[in-house]
Amino acid sequence: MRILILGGDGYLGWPQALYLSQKGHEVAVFDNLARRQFDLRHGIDSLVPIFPMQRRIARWQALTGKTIAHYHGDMVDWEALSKVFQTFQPEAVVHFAQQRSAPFSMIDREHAVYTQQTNVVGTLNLLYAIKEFAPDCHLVKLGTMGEYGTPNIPIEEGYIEITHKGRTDTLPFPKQPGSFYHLSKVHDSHNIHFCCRVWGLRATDLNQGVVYGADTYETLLDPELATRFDYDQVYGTALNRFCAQAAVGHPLTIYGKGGQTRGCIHVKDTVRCIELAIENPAAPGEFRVFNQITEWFSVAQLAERVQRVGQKMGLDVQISHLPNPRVEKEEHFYEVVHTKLLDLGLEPHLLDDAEIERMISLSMEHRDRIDMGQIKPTVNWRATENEVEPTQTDAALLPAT
Ligand code: NAD
Ligand code: USQ
Repeated sequence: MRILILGGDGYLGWPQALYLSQKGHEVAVFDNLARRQFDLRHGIDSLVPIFPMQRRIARWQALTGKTIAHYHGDMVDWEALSKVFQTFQPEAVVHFAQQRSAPFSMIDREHAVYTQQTNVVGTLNLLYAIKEFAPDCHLVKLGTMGEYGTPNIPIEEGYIEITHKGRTDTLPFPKQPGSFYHLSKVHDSHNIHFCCRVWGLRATDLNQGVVYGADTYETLLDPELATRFDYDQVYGTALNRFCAQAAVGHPLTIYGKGGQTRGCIHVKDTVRCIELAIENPAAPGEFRVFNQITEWFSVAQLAERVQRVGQKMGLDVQISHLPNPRVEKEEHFYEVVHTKLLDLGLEPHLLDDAEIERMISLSMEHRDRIDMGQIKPTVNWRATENEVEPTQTDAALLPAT
């Protein structure tokens, strides 16, 4: 199939491009390099060195003989997006190209506006591009488990059957997102659902949990194929951060009590889930939702596992409980239905000690690249203005558009 990967330079988009290319699909990537620009402007970098897109693609071609087409462009630029649709004529499109950090979206008004503009307007442009240039194309959209929040009932896969005043209907599951970023995903879900109903588009919304892991089978083929690994307070996610912290002797940064529980998934399973969604497309007019997680942990459980593995490796790993910079429940019920991808054939890579050891070892290998000043959380959900270290003007933190 001809598959277009939007956000193909990112943590997940790049391994996805390699995985689908390896499987024999014709792959194109589209990215505006906003994520790399954020790093440059902010003076941070991926823990694992990553290579420019052109070099990554050339290396892949030299190793496998397979080509990946590369388009530079912004989702909010209608001309750029429509051009890639007209040129490449995708049969499936995977949409990763968003501002995906919750802390970034909570820095201040400017960052909230940037996040919702790039995410919501980008997806709206995409829906129009599919309608106008490739109406049969299957949209595989990365949503997030955080759309649901942490309700006191089990989380269903997108929809819930409700009986109210004697009448019954199946309705979208209630949403209680916890940041302007997570809210942008809820707005996207509504827009996509609407376009499936009204225009007959076909879409799968993958409500994915927190991703961990540094590599896939394809990225491991060569250091030049590595994907990014973020440990900083804005883009680093919990488990990846804890492993990097263990490697440099920084106490593990649990926010608050640590009972916050989240669905998790290894990056190797992310790439397979998306393949499964593509191979088994939604029908015209259908808006499907899959909960893309393989298991769940509290933040404290993750920290304890990293501490235990780190100690086995001879490291002195301490755990700290910081005042929670976020507004979220720190102790709550959590249960998620996630059978649809398993039914399609997903065989999960569950979190084991070997994986944690791999991430700690990798962090130790690159420990000279870790900036200790980027670890402590400074973005507070309650503040209207947040300062993010190192101090820069707000404008300098925003990717160029
Ligand atoms: P990432 O920031 O590493 O990658 C996103 C890519 O999209 C970057 O290369 C960036 O340059 C590009 N991009 C951003 N805005 C763009 C725009 N307007 N136009 C074109 N390109 C743009 O993020 P990731 O971790 O790879 O996440 C990818 C997707 O998966 C996101 O939508 C995210 O919400 C979702 N997701 C991620 C996780 C996770 O833990 N990483 C978990 C659940 C869902
Ligand atoms: N947390 C800590 N210490 C840390 C970092 C995080 O205790 O050092 C806690 C947070 O308070 C939160 C939980 O860990 O309760 C998860 O935080 P995170 O930063 O790992 O993940 P989150 O902000 O939810 O966002 C990430 C991705 C996002 C994706 C989301 C999936 O950045 O793109 O949508 O995971 S989910 O969480 O299921 O919504």
